[in-house]
Amino acid sequence: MRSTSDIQTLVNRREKNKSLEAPFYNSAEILDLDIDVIFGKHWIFVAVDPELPEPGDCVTVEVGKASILILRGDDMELRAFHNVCRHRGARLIDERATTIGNIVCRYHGWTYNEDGDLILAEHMGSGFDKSCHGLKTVHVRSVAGLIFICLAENAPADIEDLARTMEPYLAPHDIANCKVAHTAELIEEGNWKLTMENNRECYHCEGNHPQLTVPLSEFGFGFSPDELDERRSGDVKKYLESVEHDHKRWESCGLPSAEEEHLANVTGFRTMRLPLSWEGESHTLDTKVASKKLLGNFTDAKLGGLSFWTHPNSWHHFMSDHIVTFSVLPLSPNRTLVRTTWLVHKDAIENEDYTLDNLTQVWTMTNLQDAMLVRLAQLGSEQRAYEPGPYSTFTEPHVEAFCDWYIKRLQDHFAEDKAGIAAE
Ligand code: 3BY
Ligand code: FES
Ligand code: FE
Repeated sequence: MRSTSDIQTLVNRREKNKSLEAPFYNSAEILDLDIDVIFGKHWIFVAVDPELPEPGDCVTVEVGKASILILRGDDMELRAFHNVCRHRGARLIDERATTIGNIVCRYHGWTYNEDGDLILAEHMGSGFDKSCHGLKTVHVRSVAGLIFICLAENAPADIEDLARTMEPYLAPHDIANCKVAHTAELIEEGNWKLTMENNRECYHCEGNHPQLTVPLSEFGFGFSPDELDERRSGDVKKYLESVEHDHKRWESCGLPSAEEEHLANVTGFRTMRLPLSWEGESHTLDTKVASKKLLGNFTDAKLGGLSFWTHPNSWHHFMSDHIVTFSVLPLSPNRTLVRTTWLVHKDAIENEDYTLDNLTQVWTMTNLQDAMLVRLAQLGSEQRAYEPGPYSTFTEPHVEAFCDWYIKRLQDHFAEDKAGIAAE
């Protein structure tokens, strides 16, 4: 058993620019803390608007032991509630996705309206106050179609900064007029932080993802100065010129492209649009668009890839023809769910405008390769010989940014706890 003060010691002695100590990847107590503090108090990405296009559409999400239901109301606004009946606590919606009128508990029939108000509870007598037994609400926020929830009573206010910055980047891809073409759930055999760390670098890409058109420059070029011989410097210079040229072209058609980095925010995020490798159009094996029906008002297939990363649990790629989103949720210290969703234009017809195989191949392969790497990292972290190793400041700055953010969040939590105890 690891006590709170043991965990605090581990948090406070974390060395910058090194991987975390083993208990952060293995300990059940730290996973509980992560679920409570990181997933319980921050904005986490869980779904996309096209999963609930119509009034009454509902999806459920499991975050640690909490089950949350997200519902689209008649006014088309989203609501989110704890998926727990206020009578004797039965789970209300047991499916990942469904369509409902009112929310009716199948145990004894207590019935809630779309605002979570209890509107029917038979045999409770005239003294029973229904108004005290509404569903418990959860914060929910759609940012241009990407749905975030926050389980805390007071949700971090800087979601506004994320929304304000990201809406102009995301809006042209018009998620509202997309449909979900495919969803895949993959359980990685590693701690959720290893999944996130792996996502925040491309040091491993060249050796492991031959099919990926994500350009290396997305994570910085990764060369240390002594690796930059004449040829490489020339290549980098040429590439930077092409990025500048593409940025100008995209910005002139209303597509913000410059990098925005707000990784130190409580609701930390980063975005940028870059040309794809091999002058590609999309994340497909032949680098051409997967769907003939382009998103939004796009007429040009070559819009590069807009990537968007959020702390603590998501990343997204937006192309001219499709969108891929990833949501990471911890299941146990060494098991993590990665839910991948592929979106195409709502009018795109399967097998005419796109095939599922071609659409999903690159990220199905990449996810499996990443899952294998995460498993190896997890196995290593469980060895006595494991000790935190150095991150490359050239290729892994965003891994460090993620770990630094994570450690700060735990430090803030302990500081708040202490302040709370002192005030009592
Ligand atoms: O998912 C990503 O965006 C990054 C880029 C390549 C590998 N990695 C998983
Ligand atoms: Fe829901 Fe009884 S537990 S109505
Ligand atoms: Fe990868």
